[in-house]
Amino acid sequence: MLKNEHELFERDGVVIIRGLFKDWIPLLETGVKENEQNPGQWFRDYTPAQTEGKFWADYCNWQRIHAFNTFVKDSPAAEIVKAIMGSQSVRMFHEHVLFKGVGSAKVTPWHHDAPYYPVDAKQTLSLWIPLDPISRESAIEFIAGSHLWGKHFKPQSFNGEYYNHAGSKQEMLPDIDNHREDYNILGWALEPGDAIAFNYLTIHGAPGNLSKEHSRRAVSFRWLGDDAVYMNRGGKTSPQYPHLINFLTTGDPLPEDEFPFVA
Ligand SMILES: O=C(O)CCC(=O)C(=O)O
Repeated sequence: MLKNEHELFERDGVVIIRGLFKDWIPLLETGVKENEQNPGQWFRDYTPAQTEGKFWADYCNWQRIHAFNTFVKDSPAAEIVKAIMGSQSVRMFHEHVLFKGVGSAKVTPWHHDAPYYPVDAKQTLSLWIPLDPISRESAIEFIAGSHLWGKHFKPQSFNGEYYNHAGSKQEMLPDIDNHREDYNILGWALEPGDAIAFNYLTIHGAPGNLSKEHSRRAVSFRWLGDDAVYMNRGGKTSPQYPHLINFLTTGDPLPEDEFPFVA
């Protein structure tokens, strides 16, 4: 199952999956609505000065938001992730809701996710699931093969603030936007039910939401495979999981109550 997707995922660090989550969209919509009405402690508004065209995000709520919890445990996602990642097991890391309102001009800057996280693993996969139709012009984009560059780029919040990680060898990202022709940039027009699977090391970014009709709601479910361990990055991470540092050191297995195996 999904052999072709597994091969593309290995090669490009990203693969599009068409239509497999159609039946799960209404449930995820209720999850995003509940999240908006009842934000968690890590909720971020990236456009505080605006009432229209907002960009907000939240994460690490899947254990309390019933719709997200049900998706993680009962949808085919974990088995699909296992097949694409090629792992023996799949565990949940966290979910991340990313909401761009109608006409939101706010860009998601180029970045890759691994250096933000207090985990170290080779088997990693985010499943980015759109809940609205998205044109190619508004689509999230990926640099094919960037997961194999052997680099960790300095994490930066979506508002531009850099994270300092003591003792790390993180580099600055190259200027991708002014040299797009130098990269193999992949992106797809999307329908609700599609999903994009990508490695935590794959560089990605997204334009604003150019649609005048739809918001651009997405939920990115982030998974780990067999080899995940805790990693102290020497500074703030995102998500922070500030309590983990109290009882874990780099290389320790992750606690199963917080990051359960689901397949
Ligand atoms: O949805 C976006 O604009 C960015 C998503 C992203 O960076 C992620 O899911 O890792």
